[in-house]
Order: sequence, then C-alpha cells, then structure tokens
Amino acid sequence: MGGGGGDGDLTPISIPSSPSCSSEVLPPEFAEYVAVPPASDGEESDECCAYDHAEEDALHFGRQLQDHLRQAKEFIRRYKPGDCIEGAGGAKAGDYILPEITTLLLVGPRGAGKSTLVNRITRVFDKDDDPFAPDRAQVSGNSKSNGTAFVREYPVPRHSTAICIYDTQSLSNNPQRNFKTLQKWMAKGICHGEIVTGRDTEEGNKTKGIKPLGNQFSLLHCKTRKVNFVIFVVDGVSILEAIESNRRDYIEVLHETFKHPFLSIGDMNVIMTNITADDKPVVVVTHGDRLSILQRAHVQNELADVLGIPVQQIFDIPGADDYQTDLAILDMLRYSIQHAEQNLPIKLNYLLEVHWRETFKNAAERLMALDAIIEATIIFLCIVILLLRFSDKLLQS
Ligand SMILES: Nc1nc2c(ncn2[C@@H]2O[C@H](COP(=O)(O)OP(=O)(O)OP(=O)(O)O)[C@@H](O)[C@H]2O)c(=O)[nH]1
Ligand SMILES: [Mg+2]
Repeated sequence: MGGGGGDGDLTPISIPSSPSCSSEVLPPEFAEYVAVPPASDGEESDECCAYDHAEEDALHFGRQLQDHLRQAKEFIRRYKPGDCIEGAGGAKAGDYILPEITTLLLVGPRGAGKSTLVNRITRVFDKDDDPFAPDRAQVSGNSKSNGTAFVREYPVPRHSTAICIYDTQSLSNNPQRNFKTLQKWMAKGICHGEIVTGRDTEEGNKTKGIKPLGNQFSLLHCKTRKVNFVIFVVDGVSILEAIESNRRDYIEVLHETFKHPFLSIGDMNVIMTNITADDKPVVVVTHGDRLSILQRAHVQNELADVLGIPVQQIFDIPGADDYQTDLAILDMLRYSIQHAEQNLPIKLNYLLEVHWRETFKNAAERLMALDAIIEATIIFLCIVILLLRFSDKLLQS
C-alpha cells in the first residue's frame, strides 16, 4: 500500500523553485504536470518568459486537477440516495422510490479485475480515513485460483450507508448461463453471501460443497438488494490479445452478455418485452498498467464499436496508486450513480396523482369546449326567436 495521496492528507509542499520564483504549491502527485524550465545561463530572453508562462499554465492545470479530485471525492462522501434525481417531468426526489442504499453490481469475465477494482475503489477513500487499512476483496492469485466464490457487498467508502458495490463470481464462457444468472440478479435482486450455481462444469465442481455465507449461520439473513446500476468489468490485455489474434469468440461472448436486456437499467416492463432499455452498463477496462496509452485507446475504441456505446461510457482504470487512478474511479462512480438515479422507479401514488390530474384537465377542456358550443347554440336560438318575433310583428302590421 502506498502512502497518502487523497485530498485529506495533501500537505502542500513546494515544487522545485524556478527562475520565475513562483510561490505556488502543489501536492507531489501533481508535480509531474508542472513544467520546470531547464537551468538558465542567466540570459534574459523571450524563451525564459515563455517558460514562465508554461509553468504558470502547468500550475493552473495542476490546481484544477487537485480541485476536481477533491470535489469528486466530496461528491461520493456526501451522496445520499436521491441526490442526483433531476426531476424530469416535474417529479421531485420524494416522488421516486429511493433505494435504501444505491447498489452497483460488478460483472465481468474471469480475472477481469472485479475484486481488484473493489480494492482500488476502497483505497481512494482509505487514503484519507485509514491509510494502512488492509485490502477488502480477495483477488485471484493465478490461473489455478477459483476466483471470487461468493457474491459480496462492499459499502463505499467503508461503512457507508449510501453506496454499496457487489463483487460477483466470474461470468461463464457460455452466454446462456450468464443470462440465467444475470436475469436472477437483475429481476430478483442480489444478496450478500449467495453462491451462484450453474457455472461452467469445471468451475461448478470447484465450488461444490461450498455453502453460501448466509447458510453457514442460520441467524444471518442478508438483505436482498435491487441492483441500481451495472459496472461491466473487462481486462484490457485479454481484449487486446483477442483483437490481435483475431479470437472473435472472446469478444462475441462479451458482446452477447453486454447487450442482454437484463443488464440495462430502465423500465422493467420495457425490458420484459425484450426491447433494450436505455441505460446500458458502464464499462471499466482494467489492465494493471500492462498496456501503453496507444493500446489503451485502441481497446477503448474497439469496445465502443463492438458494444455500441460511446467512448465516454468506457472508463480506463489504470493500475498505479496515483491521482489519475483515483480520478478515473471517482468519475466512473459518479457516472454510475447518476445513471442509477435517472432510472429509479416513480411512486405509484405520484403516477396516480399525475394520471388523475391529466384526466381532470382533459375533462375540463372538454367541458370548456362543450360550454362554447352551448353558448353558441343559445345565442343562435336567441337570434332565431328574435327573428321570428320580428317577422311576426312585420306580418301583423
Ligand atoms: N484484470 C486485471 N488484473 C489485475 C489488475 N491488477 C492486478 N491484477 C491481477 O490479475 C488477477 C485477477 O484479478 P481479480 O481482481 O481477482 O479478477 P476478478 O475479476 O475478480 O476474477 P474472478 O473473481 O475470477 O471473477 C489478480 O492476480 C490481480 O492481482 C488489473 O488492473 N486488471
Ligand atoms: Mg474476483
């Protein structure tokens, strides 16, 4: 575990001094963004001026990054379910069925880095709260490892009552098996400690005899939580290998699973009719810093193309324990929470209220229209009566 890097323990230190003698200070992790001019031989030149400006710009940029990181972390720390509701169609946060805790589900193939991601996410906050806290999720050590066996709930940050992330077992190579599992989680909810049966035979054998956490302690009844949004985790290195060796099968399984309607969050009635709902999962590409920047961009573009989503929906999470990783994680969490809240169901009584309001409005409009007709008819009849009287008088005279 590395040392602090979050905003809470950012003790500003002076960056290397320069001829411009800027007194600005930035935490060490932002220092690489500060252009330090090469040693000057004392000549006053335009070049020196340009370096001064470059340094000022770099400091400004460093400060912006630092602010962004602080705000992004604060957003997650202060978040409560319902905070991101935009109130479309005049509805207020209170008109939605808010989850007790916003639940994000991690899914992805074997070794995609789901458990590693849980630890990285936790680390972002541990830097301020408890820098020496141990990792939470058990990562798979090597290819012989079974990987995660139980579905596990991780509040984020630790002990949060507002956000939790579920680490799950790896997806199978068989899309049909994945569909069954995903459908269960998305339709019925997910429960800490549950074990998924019906994975690939080899894996199934390995997990045979393992009891779900909840069953080991009969008194422990874990809550079943409705999934509010899905984070689809993939390993960038495997994707790149599959692209380069033209192994379409790996990409195909990802594509098939990703486009499964149950993974999208939206109106369940729409999903039931097999029309894909609006909000597809956010995609996280992990790579443990084993890919170059170009390779990462290549993987991102390829995934956007195959999965049919914009690149902005794909978050590349670096492996290093630095502010870039923290920013990527915080941005991804914010994206997930905002999309989770865009799709929260509306309360039935609000729907009924809107329905009745609309019905009354329509009825009133019809009455108004009828009123106008009645008025016109009365006026017409009055005119006819007047004309009749007038013609009667004419005839009499
Ligand atoms: N894919 C990936 N693996 C990483 C990364 N960093 C480290 N690893 C190593 O890759 C292995 C797999 O990581 P896990 O996080 O256990 O993968 P998982 O998706 O939880 O795997 P399952 O539990 O089998 O589904 C571990 O040995 C990690 O230490 C990363 O950024 N991406
Ligand atoms: Mg795992």
